[in-house]
Amino acid sequence: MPTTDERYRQYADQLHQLSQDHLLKFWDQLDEDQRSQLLDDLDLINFERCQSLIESHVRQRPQMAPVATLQPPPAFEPTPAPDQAELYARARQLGAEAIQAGRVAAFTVAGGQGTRLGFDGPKGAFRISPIRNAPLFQLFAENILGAERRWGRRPRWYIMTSLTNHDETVTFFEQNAYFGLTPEDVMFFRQGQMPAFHPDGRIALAEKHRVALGPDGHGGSLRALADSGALHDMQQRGIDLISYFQVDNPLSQVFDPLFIGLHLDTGSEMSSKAVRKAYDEERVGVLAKADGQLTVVEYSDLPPELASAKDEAGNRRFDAGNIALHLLNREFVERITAPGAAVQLPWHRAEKKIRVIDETGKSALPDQPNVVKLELFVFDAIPLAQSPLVLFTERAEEFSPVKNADGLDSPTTAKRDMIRRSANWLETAGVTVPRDANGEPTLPIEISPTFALDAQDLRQRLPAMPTITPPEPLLLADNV
Ligand code: UD2
Repeated sequence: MPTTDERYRQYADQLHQLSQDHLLKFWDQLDEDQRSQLLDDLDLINFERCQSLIESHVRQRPQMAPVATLQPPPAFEPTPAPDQAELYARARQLGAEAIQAGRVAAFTVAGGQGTRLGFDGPKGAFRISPIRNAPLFQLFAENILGAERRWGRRPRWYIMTSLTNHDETVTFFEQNAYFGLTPEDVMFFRQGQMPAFHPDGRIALAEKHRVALGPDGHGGSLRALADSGALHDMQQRGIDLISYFQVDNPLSQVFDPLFIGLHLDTGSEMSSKAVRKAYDEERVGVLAKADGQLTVVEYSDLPPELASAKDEAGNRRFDAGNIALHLLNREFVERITAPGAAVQLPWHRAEKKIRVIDETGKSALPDQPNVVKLELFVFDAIPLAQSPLVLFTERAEEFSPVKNADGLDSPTTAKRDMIRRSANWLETAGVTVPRDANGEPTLPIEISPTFALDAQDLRQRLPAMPTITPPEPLLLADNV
């Protein structure tokens, strides 16, 4: 182990050559612990990568590809056209077999900072279910237990955290006895970090002994899968399909035989679920074909005239909202993360307001954006994949993210949508659900994924159903 002094000297030389000497400017004012902390932060930076990005993405705005040639993408609908009935039936069977054979793993990206929700802690610890108040992580754990009940095999779960929430996340699982899973069922790993930059290219300091670091975007998950050994772990266990979902969506259906089966049947390397946009300006990216290649155009990059464009039938042209539910082939992720891979995900530039220190060491939170942050997006892998497919799904079935403290995409709307979905499943299974004049169920309902994973699964569980006595809450959960 090199000593603190040796590490310092090495960085002093390197940073001088890179014109980043200011990072060590306050060295003489730091105590021993602060010095090690600063060196640890520097260890997380890939300076070589930063150098070229400073030229191309920080000092100037990168060239955006023109979006003029966009076309709506071909997509599968939730229910098959008459000539697709056989394909859908075959796909469901194929998907179920893949889960049974242990080929499919769950992968949660939970490295985000959750600033908009204003929740202090890993977002997965946020309590959301309408009756039990179960946290997001518990619902996903129960998806895994539900899959085991339904298909006889417990899928493995990979969870990507960040530097700042990793320990808290692992402790949360330990304190909750892994929600019925075991530590062997789950692999946690941290995602990569990127520093924030001053517009002139200097790396920003948050404090005299702390670099202003942040997670490198959910697209960093692919590299993190490789670097953490998760891909190797999958390969050892015969896992070749990765079911990717975000920690903020309690309705995520992690193991969907139709989605998995269509992905396999069509030879897709990366597939995406979409919902029809709720309104033109909805803040979801849209899946579209750009120059013939399937891609996601982020909401901030879609010109308003395209966001509101209608086809001859009056339907929104770019309507395939990306809900960040993807299936990826393990081998595809291996290929695009291999050392020297021919293609790389592009970096996205955002100008942000953060607290940094100035040359005198004074800290300030500005009222204008003061730094450039660079992030990778996972959906930029779609154009790199063979035969990528899109499957439309019903919003009410699969998408109600918790992003804001109130209003749209908040805990209130997510709880409401969880109750609505449960009511719909019950009715599909032939159970009468009392509803008020507005059509809302007159009782809180919660169906744990341990009990049923979808409407069809619920039908099989009807003998285990208690009677409904509103306004008493109805909770359907298997003991875990
Ligand atoms: C994302 C998509 C948007 C739509 C929407 C659906 C982007 C840029 N936009 O919007 O098109 O699909 O989700 O809900 O992605 N995360 C990490 N590490 C990071 C950054 C994010 O793990 O460095 C995770 C985060 O924990 C969360 C997810 O990625 O689970 C989404 O992140 P977000 O809240 O920044 O994305 P958002 O809402 O802007």
